[in-house]
Amino acid sequence: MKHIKTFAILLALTAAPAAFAAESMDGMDMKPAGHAKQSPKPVAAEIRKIHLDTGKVTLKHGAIDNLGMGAMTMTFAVKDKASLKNFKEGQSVLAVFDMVDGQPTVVDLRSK
Ligand SMILES: [Cu+2]
Repeated sequence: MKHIKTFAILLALTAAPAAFAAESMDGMDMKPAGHAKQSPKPVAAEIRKIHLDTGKVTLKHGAIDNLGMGAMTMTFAVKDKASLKNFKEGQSVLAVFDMVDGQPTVVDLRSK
């Protein structure tokens, strides 16, 4: 009888942390979902290199909130590849970024 009682107490003690864990998991789920819903907005960038052959552009860009990316220089795929010929290297632009086919992509590019 004494053993059963001890076992019941142990169960109660171990069940409580599990409930807490489940609760904090829910809380964690909320945040990334809200983050992903952040809509893309224009980010100031400077064109470092235009790759007409591959339809890509190397940009020195500011923080891209909707991609969770800080400021850096990197190369992006461009949704409207043909539009690249309207720009030149060294130009200041406003770029809208989004994930396309799992890749960070410039979905809109305009002169600043
Ligand atoms: Cu980047």
